[in-house]
Amino acid sequence: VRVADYIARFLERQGVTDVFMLSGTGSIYLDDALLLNGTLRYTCARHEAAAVVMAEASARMKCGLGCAVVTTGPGGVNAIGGLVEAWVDSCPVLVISGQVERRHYVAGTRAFGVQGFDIVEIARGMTKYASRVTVPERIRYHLERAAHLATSGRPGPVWLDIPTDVQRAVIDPEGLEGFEPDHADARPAIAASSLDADLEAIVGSLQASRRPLIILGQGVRQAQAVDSFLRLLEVTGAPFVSSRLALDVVSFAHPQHMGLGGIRGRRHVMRLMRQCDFALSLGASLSPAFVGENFDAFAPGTTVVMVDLDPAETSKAGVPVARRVHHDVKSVIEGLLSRIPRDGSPKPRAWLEHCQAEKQCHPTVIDLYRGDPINSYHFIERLEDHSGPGDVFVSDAGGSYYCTGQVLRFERRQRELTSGTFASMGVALPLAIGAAATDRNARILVVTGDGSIELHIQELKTVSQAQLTIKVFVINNGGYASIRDSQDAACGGRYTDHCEPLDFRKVAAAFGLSYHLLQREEELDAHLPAILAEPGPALIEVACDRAQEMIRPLDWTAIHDGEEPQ
Ligand SMILES: Cc1ncc(C[n+]2csc(CCOP(=O)(O)OP(=O)(O)O)c2C)c(N)n1
Ligand SMILES: [Mg+2]
Repeated sequence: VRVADYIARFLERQGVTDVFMLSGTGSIYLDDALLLNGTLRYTCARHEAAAVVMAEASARMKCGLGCAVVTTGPGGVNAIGGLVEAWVDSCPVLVISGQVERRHYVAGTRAFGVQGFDIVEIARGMTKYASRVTVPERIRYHLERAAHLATSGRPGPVWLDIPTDVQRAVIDPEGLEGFEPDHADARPAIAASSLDADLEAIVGSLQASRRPLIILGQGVRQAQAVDSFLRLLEVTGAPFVSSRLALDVVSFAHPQHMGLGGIRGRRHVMRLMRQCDFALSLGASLSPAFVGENFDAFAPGTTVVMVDLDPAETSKAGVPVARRVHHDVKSVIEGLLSRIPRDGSPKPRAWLEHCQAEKQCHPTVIDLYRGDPINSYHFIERLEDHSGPGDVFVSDAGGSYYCTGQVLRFERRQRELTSGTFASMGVALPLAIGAAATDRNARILVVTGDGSIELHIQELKTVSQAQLTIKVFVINNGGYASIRDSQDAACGGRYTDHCEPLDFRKVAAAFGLSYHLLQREEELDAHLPAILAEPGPALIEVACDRAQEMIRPLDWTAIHDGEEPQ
């Protein structure tokens, strides 16, 4: 078989259902193999960065490997913008780039052959494995190694660069050398005794703590430890806050769930984080976006234990981590479950009640936010109330990122896809397309901004062409409201950007989408049910307050400091 066809069959066997691509002569046989394969579906993106983000969404939807195929030179370089998202958000994506024929490769030249560029050198710094396949018979080894590394340990992207003469080379699939995942990439074995010592220490701290707080990170989902996590909540009786990428793991209705933590979390969470005396972070990276730029999320005396497979994450400057536990989150949680008696262990009831009262008393959407002009917090609350079980929310940068994190409750098995670490403008459309292509039954609810949507607006055509069930809600607040907010604070209100929002009615028409405008509060409940029930895609402009307040839990905490917990 051709190497290109071998690759397509390998992807199929890996459980990949959808590949995202933008064609080129440099990837010509790879593209052809996707067409001929018949089982794999492929979606043609209109920008390579978008193709990789689509693959990321596909991976997240399936909890498996995602795949994007791009061409040489500019194709690979464009893809880097999507690759970095998968890297920082720890998502298993295989990017396969086409490359010029082997004979044109010259190490050290800026460009070689027709559009040849040494993309492997660039990709290496943001992948778990990046390699050029120069020997056709080594394809199985490279694919198996790449797929293994992407999906094992802390997941992340991998990259294979395949010259066109290798793509079209014919190989005998029998007898190809495979990859044995033990030697080259194995992490140094950690002695079981150190896990025991960590578990003893955590149990000791939990039992000594009067005000414990658990931090739920996406590592828990990635380790397939959600059920164990729920049992841990039961036996400890401790409240928890969620990181952004884990926000949809447990419903906000759970009595121990205090909502999104961190400096852009729910109103009351920073206060609870400061009041706790013991914090157990499970698979969350505790970045400054969570613990504060001055690491002031926790009070000075708080004991913080951080469980993360990646030692680099636990040694960030300034985060006052008392104990770093570099073990798989699932073995840690199960180890704790085996040591904490199910009944009879003391539970921090008064503290939990205090947290529940805070949650109850400080909803995100307050009366002030209802009325005209539409407040984006209020809009998102209404949207979620009208959404259905299993809907997938996708948010973009700026106001849409902050508001969705502070409002959404995920009470009916809904999911969220977002650029968790970077909050990158423009990723919402490709994330939505990747999700919709992978799960054709899912309804995708995008919340983007009039600024963010412009960065991948070309993908609206991918949405309409494939008639994907994606409702694109654009919060129009007259440009970059969050940057205006920062410029008010830092630059005396001098604004650099004078973006004129697009005419979204015309945008919808140009891209072949149906269009709706919501501009008065009463229209939300009146029109959302019909808009959501309409089959196929739509672009919905939501005219919002240009100057509304954005909730900053740090400021809020400062105002309410001094109120003592029980
Ligand atoms: C790729 C990228 N470039 C720049 C930024 C910085 N940035 C954050 S929010 C924002 C404005 C977003 O505008 P919009 O989508 O309209 O949201 P709003 O702030 O108005 O709610 C900018 C420029 C970013 N997050 N990502
Ligand atoms: Mg805006």
